[in-house]
Amino acid sequence: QPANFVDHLHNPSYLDPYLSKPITHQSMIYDNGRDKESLNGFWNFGIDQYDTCLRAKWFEENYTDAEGRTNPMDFSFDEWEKIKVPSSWNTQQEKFFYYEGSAVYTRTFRYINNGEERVFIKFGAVNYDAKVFLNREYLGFHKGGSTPFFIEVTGRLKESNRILVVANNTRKREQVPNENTDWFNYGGVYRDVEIIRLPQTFIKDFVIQLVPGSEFSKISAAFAVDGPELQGEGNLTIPELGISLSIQALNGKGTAILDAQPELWSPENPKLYEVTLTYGEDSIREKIGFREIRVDGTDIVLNGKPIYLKGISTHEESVPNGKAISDEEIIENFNLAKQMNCNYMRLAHYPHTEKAAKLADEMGIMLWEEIPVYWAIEFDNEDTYQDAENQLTELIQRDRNRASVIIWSVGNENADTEARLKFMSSLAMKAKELDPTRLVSAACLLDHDNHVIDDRLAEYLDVIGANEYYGWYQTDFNNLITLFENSKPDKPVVITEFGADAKAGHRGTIDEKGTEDCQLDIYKKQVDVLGKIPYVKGTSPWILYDFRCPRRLHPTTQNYYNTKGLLSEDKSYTKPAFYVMQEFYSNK
Ligand code: GCB
Repeated sequence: QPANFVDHLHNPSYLDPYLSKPITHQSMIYDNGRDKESLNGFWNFGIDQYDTCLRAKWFEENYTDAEGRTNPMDFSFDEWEKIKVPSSWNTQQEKFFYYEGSAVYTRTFRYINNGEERVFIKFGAVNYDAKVFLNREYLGFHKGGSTPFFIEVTGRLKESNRILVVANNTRKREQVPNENTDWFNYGGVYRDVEIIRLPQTFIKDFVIQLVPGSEFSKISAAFAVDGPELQGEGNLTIPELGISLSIQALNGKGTAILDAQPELWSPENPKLYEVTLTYGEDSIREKIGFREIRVDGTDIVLNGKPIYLKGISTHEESVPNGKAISDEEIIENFNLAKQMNCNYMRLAHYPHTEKAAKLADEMGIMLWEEIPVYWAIEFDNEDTYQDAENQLTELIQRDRNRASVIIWSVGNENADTEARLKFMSSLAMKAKELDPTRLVSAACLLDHDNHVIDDRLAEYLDVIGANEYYGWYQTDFNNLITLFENSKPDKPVVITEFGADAKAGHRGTIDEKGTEDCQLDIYKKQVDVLGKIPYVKGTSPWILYDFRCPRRLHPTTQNYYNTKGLLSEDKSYTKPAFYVMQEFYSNK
């Protein structure tokens, strides 16, 4: 037996070395508007339920110790079966469907230096955590299943390279989300993996926005650079606005406020401008919209005009692809929302792909983006807080130049305890600190005993999100009317969820749960009440289409799907309640 046999195979602390290099928002780089190369494709893949890759250090490959003894050889990377990256492993083969745990992904790739001085690898997302190895070396560890991470690999690439990722989607009490959610726990490397080549000094961050309160006549731009050239000149151009400006960087940071009269972005006119920023040899070029969002009393105000958020909630899921949703599927969802006369969508309950916000920018859909502080996570655990704050920061840094994103949500349906108030108010303040130009909200849990909108977190929010299921979980529908009679919010309320299960095509009486008739009846009653409440400034019913869920075991009406969709899970069938929303929104 090799010397390290006992250590690697029986050491309960085998994970410790791989928790040593956390990859956080601090290592993010600004990657919009840049050339990237793809490491997508077919990777060798092995389910590694007992974490033997980490325990026995398979990533070291033919590792031999000083006495000539080798590690146990229980693997053969190149002979392993292949899996598509990006994908959710669950949808790739039937035998992977319910698997939760560690899985090893690896591939080789060629790299020739073309004169670039720095190189990064980007992972769009890996659920839930990822340990990354390159050429037998451990590079770092990222947790949080829905946000991107970047690893600098400058000087570590050769002509022929092996990258290896141990992805683990084990549900755990202390994670964000924890082990109990109302959606399917897909695993794997489900967003793009890319190589980014950059000069020695490059643009690490870039924020450009309309200045709130400037009467739509000022744009602020800020950038940060990384590298040796920290004093230098950035060049910002927006040709269509006649802007070409040099911005001096001091200690790696440059800011400017410029006069401009951009045509404002809105759902009706999703105007985007081509923006370029160059610094030394580095440059980025992307399309950006300018708009202002704020609240005024109980109004939500876009570009100076009160608006109603005509929305629908959606998960990031498709039947064939799990969480690895394609651009076509995102466009299909946005088009379905538009057919419903929506101007807005709630991307629940975790950050969806950044492509969604880019497409929403182009298609004119306002977005609510959320982090998975869902139900009863460990609010009194400091590590859990750090994980949540990091996910929030990664999301905001990723999407803060997207005009479509108007609301950051710090969570969903969390009982009002002291620990939760501290946790989520800190997140709300963090969101404001990182981005003072957008609204902060959360989908609050209402007081269903006293039928009143009453949540101490509301003080920290710009918009009160309210999930209510009157007619469904709260069986007496009339209590919805009581709830509004009892509530006097001084901020806009958005009904972030309401709804009812209905198996597609399943008919019955309005009193039979799980039928389209019951869902339709609840929707009619809901919009009738909601449409009359002056401070309700939007709705995003639950949900655009049915989604997989291991908690939903009713054999006739659910069969492992949450059937609150307004369409069937493959979107081929439209339930009658869809048309209730379509009509409600056409009159709003
Ligand atoms: C909720 C949750 C959502 C669930 C939904 C339901 O309140 O926010 O994630 O899927 O209810 O169907 O129970």
